[in-house]
Amino acid sequence: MLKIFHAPGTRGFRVIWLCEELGTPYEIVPVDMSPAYRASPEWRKLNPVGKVPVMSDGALTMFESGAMVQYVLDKYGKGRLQPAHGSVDYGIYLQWCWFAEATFGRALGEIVNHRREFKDNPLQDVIAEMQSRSRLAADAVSKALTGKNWILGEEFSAADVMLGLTLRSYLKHMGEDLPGNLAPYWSRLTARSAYKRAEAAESGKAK
Ligand SMILES: N[C@@H](CCC(=O)N[C@@H](CS)C(=O)NCC(=O)O)C(=O)O
Repeated sequence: MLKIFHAPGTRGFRVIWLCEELGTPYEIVPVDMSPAYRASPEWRKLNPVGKVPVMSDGALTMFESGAMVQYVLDKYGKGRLQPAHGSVDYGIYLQWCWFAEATFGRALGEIVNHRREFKDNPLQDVIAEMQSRSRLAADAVSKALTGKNWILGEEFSAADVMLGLTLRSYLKHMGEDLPGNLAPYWSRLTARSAYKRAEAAESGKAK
């Protein structure tokens, strides 16, 4: 059984949501998010940089959320929620998966990290720069969604799961509404029954 080491509101939600979309069994292992625990040798053995999430599947342990999503899809997805490997659509799919974390999520993450690490004396210019990068990334996704329900078009894919978690973080940390096409996209994402089940599982309210 897949084990997802997770703290509510963090990136492990991507894997939980994907498992709900696929109907893949999993177990959530709650993680103490305190800096002290994440710096402990016990946690560093699972995640060498002291972050969450971690996922294990038998002998395999992983510590990067987008890689976990791709692994779960490839192993348990039976071809669902991603275009055929090697196709043009697969290239676009990979682009949005990586963009969600490496470009968009990074700018948002820097806001969170800066506010936490420099809470007594945050540099407003640094935060403003990261907010501006986050807005630029949000606008790029919004533009790409023009005339589409999902980022690849009519088919929902794991790229929407990757982006959905990033939008969740945008709403939490930017303190402003999602721009343009992102607001209706967010409504479509959160209306999915798998999203709702993932939220219930994350908060410990799953049936
Ligand atoms: N690229 C990594 C980022 C992991 C990450 O930044 N996790 C956040 C929570 S969502 C965290 O542990 N933050 C605490 C810290 O950076 O000290 C992934 O996608 O797994």
